[in-house]
Amino acid sequence: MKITSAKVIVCSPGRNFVTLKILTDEGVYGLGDATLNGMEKAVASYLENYCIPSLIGRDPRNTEDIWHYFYRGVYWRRGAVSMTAVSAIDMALWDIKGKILGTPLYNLIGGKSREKVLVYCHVNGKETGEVTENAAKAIENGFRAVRVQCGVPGVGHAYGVQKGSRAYEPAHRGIPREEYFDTSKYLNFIPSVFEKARQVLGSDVHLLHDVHHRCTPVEAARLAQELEPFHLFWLEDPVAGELQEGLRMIRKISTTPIAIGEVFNTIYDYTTLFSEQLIDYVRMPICHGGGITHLLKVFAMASVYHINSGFHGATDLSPVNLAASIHFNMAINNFGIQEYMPHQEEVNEVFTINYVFKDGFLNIDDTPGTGVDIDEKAAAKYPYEMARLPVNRKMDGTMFNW
Ligand code: KDG
Ligand code: MG
Repeated sequence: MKITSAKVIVCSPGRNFVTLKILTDEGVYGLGDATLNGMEKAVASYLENYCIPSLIGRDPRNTEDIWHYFYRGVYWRRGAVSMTAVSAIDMALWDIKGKILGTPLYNLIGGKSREKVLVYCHVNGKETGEVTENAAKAIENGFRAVRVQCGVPGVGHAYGVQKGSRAYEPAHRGIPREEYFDTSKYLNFIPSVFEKARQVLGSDVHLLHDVHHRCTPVEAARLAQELEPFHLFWLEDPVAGELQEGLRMIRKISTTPIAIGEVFNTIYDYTTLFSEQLIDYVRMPICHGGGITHLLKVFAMASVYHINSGFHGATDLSPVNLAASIHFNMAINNFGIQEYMPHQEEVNEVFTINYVFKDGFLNIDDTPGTGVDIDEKAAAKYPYEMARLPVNRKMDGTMFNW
């Protein structure tokens, strides 16, 4: 069996997506998600100009060797752009493997450890009352876990909080917007939001919060400690993760569980975090963290340290990635939770999906491979338009140093 060609499909049904399609001499093809929010064309170019020419003629069943070829065989290893490309190649090859063996992806990586996957949704609002009302509605709609974000008095725009009634989307068309944030106002305010949320929502629902790396270690430690009475499921990205040792201070001071890694892309971003048990959940998604082949190794190592999965699943990761994440979560023992933000309606015109949300869980069917397909004609109706994530400054204009 041989790879005969591959193409990169860039489209924008409401937001930009990059999809890699690998075709074989047996007529079977596989899909991988190569979307990197705000850097779509960089990944598309790396795939088209450097990776695809070396893929042609290889046996797509050799997932381990091909992964090492594109990771260790390349002099300039790691980095978000190249790892997104490696991930997309790997996902597409596992999709092909499932299709030729006639079995869903989860069967290739351990079978079912569970029947369905617990998810959390996003809830936010401009002020505490709106947030708790929205959270109550999400719980009524079946969610058992909600991520709570709230506007902060005195801060014009808190990242992670949607504006107006449009669906939440952090990237904006054109060059990056510059936004302003005040960590001290944020730290003074956020514990009161969770106090109110617990009063209104009770203790059964899982509450999560995303700091989006906007604290220094000592600020994050204070926040984790002050949130302890409200028993969060996790506090996400409390600090920027480049300095793994920065997590030590948070751990020493608080028992609030910590999730990190949506911007990480290899196991080497986690070595200190795992071996010193500084975190509880791994956020690195399949489409940025080296695909199925690499994440199987990451989660084997994580399980030694009692660390679970909590994959990134915002809407800037395509349905191909979400389906692969559900399969992965079904199979591994150390599953924690999956982030789930339903995609906009137009996305479903382009991608055919095989998963469904019910009563707080995502369920996936047993279509061979990953089970998601792309309609290229529909994709062509939505051409790419540049959109970038914002840049952040302190209130006095200084670039943030987190
Ligand atoms: O592209 C960036 C978004 O995916 C990110 O801001 C969303 O932090 C996020 C999350 O936890 O979903
Ligand atoms: Mg996040």
